[in-house]
Amino acid sequence: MSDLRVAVLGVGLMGADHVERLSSRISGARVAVVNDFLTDKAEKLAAGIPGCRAIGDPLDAIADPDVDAVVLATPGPTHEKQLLACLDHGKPVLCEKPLTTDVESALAVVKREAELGKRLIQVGFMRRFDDEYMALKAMLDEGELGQPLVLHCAHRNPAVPHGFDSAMVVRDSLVHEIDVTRFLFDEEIASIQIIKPAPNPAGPEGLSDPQIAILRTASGKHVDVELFVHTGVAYEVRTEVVAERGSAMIGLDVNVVRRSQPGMWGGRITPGFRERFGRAYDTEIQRWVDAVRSGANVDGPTAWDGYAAAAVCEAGVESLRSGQPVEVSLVARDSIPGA
Ligand code: ISE
Repeated sequence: MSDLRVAVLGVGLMGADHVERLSSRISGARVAVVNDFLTDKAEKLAAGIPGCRAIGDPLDAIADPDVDAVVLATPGPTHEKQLLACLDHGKPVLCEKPLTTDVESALAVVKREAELGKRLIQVGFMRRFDDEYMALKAMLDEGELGQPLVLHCAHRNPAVPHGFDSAMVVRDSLVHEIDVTRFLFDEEIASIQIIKPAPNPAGPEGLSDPQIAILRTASGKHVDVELFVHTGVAYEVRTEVVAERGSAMIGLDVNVVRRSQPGMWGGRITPGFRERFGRAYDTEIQRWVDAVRSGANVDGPTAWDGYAAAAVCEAGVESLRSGQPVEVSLVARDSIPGA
């Protein structure tokens, strides 16, 4: 079988990363087309990849007959149009989060895909492909710990890009724990409240950082998340499940624990998201390529998962304003056959 010819749209931080992994570590696929609104950047990148072309218009890149599948790493506001174009052309697409930037358009995408009668969209919630999250999920599914009751999470970034605002802490950062909660507990989130403690004086002016998110799932399980995106320290993503018969925690950086002079002990904290989740991205993309080549098209979070996360984020941003818990409103999944 010949290699899957992939178009990568958006070659900023994440897109460039995907181009590199598809060109070096992923089998059964090659990057055939790259696109970016910075055309020079796309052209320079294409020049270094055998058989790769830069195409200036993302919709032309999707329609190109030499493209079998698409990786979308473009800015969120452009996703709706690009996803609909992938559906129109019947091209499988791995879409970096968010699916789209508002609930209405996310639902419209879910419905359009459902009308086609086959799945084409996978959403890039890469934590589901991380070894530690997969082990935690398997442990819960096997029932070793009994019924899970509570999830405590910490999501700390050393820094985030300039211009990152308080709503982005919800939409860009918390969205991962929203998906992790749905993944680990296998149920929807019913409400969300964002609490704003006194901000870190060392962070950018006007940013609510840290934030505490309190989620309640449909069956009443409690989830709390500390979000702190300007710690200045390192990349720390911890998740602890407390269950009927014990608890389990991941994200502790416990690789080598060193003891040294003068009476010190310790190890190295993971510095960034690439070091923490690089392998998860490799696994995600390899499994997606394999799924597309097999005709299944999707092996991971679906458009529904992207829509459900968008709905929780929207309620979260409302709670950020009001300080009150906000109910999450989701359409009934069985009202959209095939979703
Ligand atoms: C960023 O967009 C990511 O996706 C990272 O995984 C996350 O840790 C960070 O908070 C986000 O801003």
